Amino acid sequence: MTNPKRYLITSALPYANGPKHIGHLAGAYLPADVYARYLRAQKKEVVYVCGSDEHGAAITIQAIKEKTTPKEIVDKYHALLESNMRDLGISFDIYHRTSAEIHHETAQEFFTALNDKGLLEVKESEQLYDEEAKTFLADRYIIGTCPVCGNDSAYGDQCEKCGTSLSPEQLINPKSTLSGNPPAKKKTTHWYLPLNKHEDFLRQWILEEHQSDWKTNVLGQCKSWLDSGLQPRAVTRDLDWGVKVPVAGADGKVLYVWFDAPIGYISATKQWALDNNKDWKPYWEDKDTKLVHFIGKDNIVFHCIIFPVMLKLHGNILPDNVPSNEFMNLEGDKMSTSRGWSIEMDEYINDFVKKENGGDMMVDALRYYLTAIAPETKDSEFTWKGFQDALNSELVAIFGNFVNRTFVLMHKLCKGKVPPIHLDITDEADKKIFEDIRAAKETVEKNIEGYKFRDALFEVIDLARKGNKYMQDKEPWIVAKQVGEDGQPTPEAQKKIDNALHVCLQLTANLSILINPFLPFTAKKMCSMMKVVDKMLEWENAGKDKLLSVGYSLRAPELLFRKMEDAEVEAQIEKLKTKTKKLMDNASNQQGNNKGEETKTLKPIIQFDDFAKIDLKTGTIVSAEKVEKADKLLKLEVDLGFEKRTIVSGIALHYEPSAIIGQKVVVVTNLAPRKMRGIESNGMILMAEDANGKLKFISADELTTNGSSVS
Ligand code: B3M
Ligand code: ZN
Repeated sequence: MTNPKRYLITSALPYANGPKHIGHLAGAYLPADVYARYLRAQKKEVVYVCGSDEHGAAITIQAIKEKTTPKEIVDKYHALLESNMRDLGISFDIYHRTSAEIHHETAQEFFTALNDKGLLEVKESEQLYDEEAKTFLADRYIIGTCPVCGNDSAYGDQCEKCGTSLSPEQLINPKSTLSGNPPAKKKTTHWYLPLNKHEDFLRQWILEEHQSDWKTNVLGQCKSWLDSGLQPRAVTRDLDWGVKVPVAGADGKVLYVWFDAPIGYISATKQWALDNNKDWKPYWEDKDTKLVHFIGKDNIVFHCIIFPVMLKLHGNILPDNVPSNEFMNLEGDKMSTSRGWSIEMDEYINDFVKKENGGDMMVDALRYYLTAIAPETKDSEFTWKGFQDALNSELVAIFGNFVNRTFVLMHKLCKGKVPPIHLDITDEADKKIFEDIRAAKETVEKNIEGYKFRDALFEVIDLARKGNKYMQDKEPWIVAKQVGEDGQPTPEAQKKIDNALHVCLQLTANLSILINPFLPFTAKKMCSMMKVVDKMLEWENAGKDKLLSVGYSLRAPELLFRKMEDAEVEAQIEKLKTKTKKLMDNASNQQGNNKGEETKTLKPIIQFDDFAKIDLKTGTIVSAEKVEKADKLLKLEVDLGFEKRTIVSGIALHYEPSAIIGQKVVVVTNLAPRKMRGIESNGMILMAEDANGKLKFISADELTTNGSSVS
């Protein structure tokens, strides 16, 4: 959309069920914040909304875990999330919450509008039910084995390992997370959004209209959803925590959390408008509003398929783009709060931001590294060593160094004032810097507007690198050695010094504007050093060559970034290992203490004859390759002695294909063939999870021959 009248930016509403880690920050919050700051610097009309998602089983189950009420859970984590985001410079115009009354009203009105127009379907059906807990078992209340990847703790609505969206009936060996019992069935009535009726609209809108401006990962997921055919989707649940279904006789029913949560963007906009004496309606109703949803890849279907259908039926505008990021791994493994393999925003803030004087520089350091390694097109990886390298050899050695040198030399050689530029001696190198600034500005714009934040940031650092090179070539500190009888630089030498530092200072001012959306604390500090007001950071100033007036006296340089020591890297890695070990030990102790419950979750007794039906054989993996467009799957060829088999296995996140060639394995050879991503899998490899959740092979002894029976 070119020249929209206003922008509405959203970041996925985090569940208020626990702290969130820096992978979340990198996925849905930081890029949105950069985008919002950039647009504000352009003086566009922008509203950036977010808030806590406080409904759904994610909350009620956490309340059971912490032996408290859902209300206490959301109050506690809403406050934590809001303060963490603020500390990390995420500049929401409002951080709202879905337990607010205005949200309940807004969501109910929305539902009623669709229901009154007959756009929802009401159906009675049999749903899974826990007779002991007397509750229906939807979503996270039920776990079982994922029919796609074999993960044995897939939820009733989604498998978090392979990302497949599921319904409870699809789970193999389902059991209630409340009692551990296998579920019974019971009749109940629900409202459905008939997505199947809107397939043509979605195809046209996503695959035609947006095929050139949406990211390929987003288009790919949408296409695969559309190709597999959409089903009516229940938008109500039998639960007591959530937004009540506003229909007489629907007691004990609430809106499905994924129905009410995105409406949270609307209610947040309403609250923002009330607080600021503005009108919220144009933001959701005027076609000249550019709506952009920033999310992580697990939320694509909700933001690109379900919510747009809701918006269209309700008469709202549709998102112009849904820039979704892939996941960020950590030190070689998937980030996970529950396994303790994560860096929580709160932890980072306590370790680096609150402890240090001037901790803001460590906020910007994190923002820098997370943007530089953002998982924009594929999963990426945070390592503490990588963080140290980015901080020490890019921020400190390039950007910080350039600004610092400029200021130190200006104080030493130009009396602390912006020196004049002498046009009679300006040369190509001087002109080239100003051309570079203008070119960098354009490239940054193009990249930010195309949601390529890594490339945009790279461009700014590259400009600072050019500044260093320029300074190195001009070497004013050497020129200053050409002194007259008074011991001062000769007039010719001083003119050269003046020009070099004039150029470097104007470049510094430009760098502060260009870096501002990414590293706002740094930009602010630079303004203070240059004694200019924040207004200078307005985007239209970028590219100008007279931002700082000649003769203006500037402050002493301040430290923009500090180095990270090896000891800090080691301490963080140690901390990570200790944290995950402690959590895993606790979990296994609890299992030990809850022997009673543990037996409940065992599968029912089978007879020997049942076991004898399973044909287990030893084999050796002879080839392995990634399955296209399936992050989790590897296509393996296994030598069973008497034949070679193709087996598709959900272990791609745990093993590199090259690392498992020659691995001895135990194979279920008589499992009915199953197609996965178009490949027929003929068997299953036995695996077990270790304390860190990593899958390990149940291996046969090296000396066994392929094809031996296992019994
Ligand atoms: N709370 C899921 C999540 O945190 C959900 C997002 C809602 S956005 C409307 O991944
Ligand atoms: Zn799965």
